[in-house]
Amino acid sequence: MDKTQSRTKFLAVFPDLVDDLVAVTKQYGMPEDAIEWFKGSLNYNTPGGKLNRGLSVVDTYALLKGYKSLDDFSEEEYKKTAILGWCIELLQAYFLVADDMMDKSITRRGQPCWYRVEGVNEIAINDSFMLEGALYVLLKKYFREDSYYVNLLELFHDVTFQTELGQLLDLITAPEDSVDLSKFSLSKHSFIVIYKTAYYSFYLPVALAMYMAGVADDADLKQAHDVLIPLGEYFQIQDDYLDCFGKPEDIGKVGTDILDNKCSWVINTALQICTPEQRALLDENYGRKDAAKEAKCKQLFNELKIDQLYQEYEEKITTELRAKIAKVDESRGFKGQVLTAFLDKIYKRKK
Ligand code: DMA
Ligand code: MG
Ligand code: MG
Ligand code: MG
Repeated sequence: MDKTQSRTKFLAVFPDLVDDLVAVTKQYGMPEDAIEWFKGSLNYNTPGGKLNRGLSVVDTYALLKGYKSLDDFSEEEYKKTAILGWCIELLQAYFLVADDMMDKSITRRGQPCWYRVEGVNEIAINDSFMLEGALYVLLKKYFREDSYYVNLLELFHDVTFQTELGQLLDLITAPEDSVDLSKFSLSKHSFIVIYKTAYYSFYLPVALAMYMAGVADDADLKQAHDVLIPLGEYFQIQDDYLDCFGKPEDIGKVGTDILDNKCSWVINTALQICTPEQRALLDENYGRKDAAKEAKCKQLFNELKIDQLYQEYEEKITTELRAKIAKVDESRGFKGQVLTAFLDKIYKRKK
């Protein structure tokens, strides 16, 4: 399927969904200025990213159905898969608006974080709640008659809770006022990233498409889960790596993990191999709100060749995941290709 075409077609669905959401607020008699605010938040926070998660629902559904191109979809079928995709993008918008406040980030998707937009500030907290609420309005409007409606609701609720557990651990492992690197470990990191990222970014889009395609036997959901969770862990390790080593113009955001005292893959890897002197340097400079100290950490990460260790990790995990995918049982209609498509999308990503 042509990538630009997929994206354009997917983006074209979004304005209709904004209209649906606005119609609901009008029904409640919301004043015009509040409706404009909500529209502003929807448009600022939802469509500007890579749309990987949303597009994956459409791609996965097509693979499960054996469709070769977008023309194989009926109009209604396409719209419904795209709506599920937009529901993940709304969930992601909700998490990101809140995450940027909690992480004190500056930019997101190449523009100021929403809470930093003139006049928004703490109202962003309520805006994030409304982005989440919006997805259930859409699910109800478009899926309430479907036999799998409750499965969709449960899935969104479970995955949301899992993500929040991950965010909680991410935040309490990174206190602002007390740096204690002995609290970090790669196993803690693994828990954090599986919960805060892998479930909603990887398992969710595939499971949604599986329910809609009617290929959602428990054994198949488990097969998807068992590859997509480690794959999502790999994706967040890339995010951690890019936070430190990526270019802001590529990743659309300025990394804050060192300043924020985050339990990231980069610091955990450094802690495993550093000398006592290097450890002392990290104890003194990591997690301090100071650009010069941040630069010292980065310099040490370069000396420790974290970059090379990252590339070795990437090759190793990719080989393991390919081997796992090769063993997928396709007898009930699930397809290993669904999983390969994800791996291909993220392998060696720079943004
Ligand atoms: C993000 O983790 C996780 C969620 C649920 C938004 P992060 O803070 O590393 O993300 P980013 O680097 O995009 O701020
Ligand atoms: Mg963040
Ligand atoms: Mg965060
Ligand atoms: Mg990050």
